[in-house]
Amino acid sequence: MRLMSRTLVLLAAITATVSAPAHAQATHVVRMVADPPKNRYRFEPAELTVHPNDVLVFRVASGAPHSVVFEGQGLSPGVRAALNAAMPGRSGDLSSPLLTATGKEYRIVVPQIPPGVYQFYCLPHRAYDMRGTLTVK
Ligand SMILES: [Cu+2]
Repeated sequence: MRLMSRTLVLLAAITATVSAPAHAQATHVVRMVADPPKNRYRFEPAELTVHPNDVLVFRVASGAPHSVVFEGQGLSPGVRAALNAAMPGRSGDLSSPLLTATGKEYRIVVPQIPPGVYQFYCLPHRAYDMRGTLTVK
């Protein structure tokens, strides 16, 4: 009897370990903001820490059009392909479509890519240094 209950406890522990996801899927909202008096454009927040399968929601708050483009330099072909596949309606390599109006959203489900820091920027405001970093854990 004692052996059986121990076995059951062990089985329960194994089941819990196997069925619990490593991380719950999180949603990260990134506002795309203009600050006209200062002629500044930015992602808010500009630094994100995420896990694969998390959802990124880029939302135009002001100053449209904006976009999201990942820096391609140094990416392996596999990572580049995974990022491209995760970006719906791309306008080019690693590039979102232009988000042309306040309230527009662009969603990316973080693909299974190696942990590291991935840089992105807004193409229309690249000269204004509108950029951010995605740290994948
Ligand atoms: Cu922008």
